[in-house]
Amino acid sequence: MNNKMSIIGVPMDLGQSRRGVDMGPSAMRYAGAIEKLQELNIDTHDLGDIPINRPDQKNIDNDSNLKNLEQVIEANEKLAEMVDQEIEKGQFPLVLGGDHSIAIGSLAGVSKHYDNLGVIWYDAHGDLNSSETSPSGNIHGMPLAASLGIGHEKLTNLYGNAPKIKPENIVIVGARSLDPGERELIRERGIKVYTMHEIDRMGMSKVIEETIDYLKDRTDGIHLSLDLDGLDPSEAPGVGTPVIGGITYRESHLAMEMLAEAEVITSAEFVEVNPILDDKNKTATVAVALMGSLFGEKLK
Ligand code: 5AB
Ligand code: MN
Ligand code: MN
Ligand code: MN
Repeated sequence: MNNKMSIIGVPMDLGQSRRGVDMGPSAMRYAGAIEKLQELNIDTHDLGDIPINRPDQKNIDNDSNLKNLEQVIEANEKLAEMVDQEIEKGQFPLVLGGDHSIAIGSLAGVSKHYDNLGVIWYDAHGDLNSSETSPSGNIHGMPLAASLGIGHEKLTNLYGNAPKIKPENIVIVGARSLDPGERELIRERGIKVYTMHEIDRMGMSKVIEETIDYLKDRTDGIHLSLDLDGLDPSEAPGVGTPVIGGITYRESHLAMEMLAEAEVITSAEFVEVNPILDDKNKTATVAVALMGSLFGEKLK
């Protein structure tokens, strides 16, 4: 793995409706993210946080029903540019969220460097809604769709023309809450999904083995987008949209170790940590432990 890493914090909570997830980057730094990476002898540069402009009032786009659209776009453009520049310099970008709408910017920046970017979407949700199918108007439920070129034009064409990724290069792991429009899209586009049912039946080991086999040959880089709500809320309670019946810490730990061993991940983000909803920073602590596994703790 690339041993030079740049940390980019995105203290954004405007892609959803619950306050507090803007403190996610601080919570993960406080839980020792930077020290953990340095312990693993990774040359870590913390670039700090991207500035986020807050709207002064409730801010719903009249035409599209999207919440805080302009601010989400602005933050994601800055993030995309930074991610792009860091990769250009030879750095591995690790993005700390913030709500999951920031994956629009991460993927826009990363995709500048890959013709066939793979994506592992570790999440209870599909995040495949558009303004038409979204039950909430929350942009954090849309980043995977936007990256595929589906949804509001300002999101899909952010920092470069749509699409940023191809449906056959995506693997969703941990899904257990999919809206009707998302299910339709998954069927229509043939997106590979390992739901909790498959994880229960096959075991995480087989799921990740298959994921790596599936993505390895068809992609030239793999972005890991890890939403902490992919884990079970008993172990990661500090998230805005918890869904029971999730992935355990042990399974996640194994998944990260297997990805580290295979040396396939070329960029990553950890999102949706909300310290206000958390229990003594437990969720940020879990996130940092998983970073340790992903970046080779076991191998060193
Ligand atoms: B998260 C829901 N599908 O679109 C929607 O946490 C939830 O980034 C989205 O995965 C959850 O509002 C977004 C109901
Ligand atoms: Mn250095
Ligand atoms: Mn989620
Ligand atoms: Mn998500």
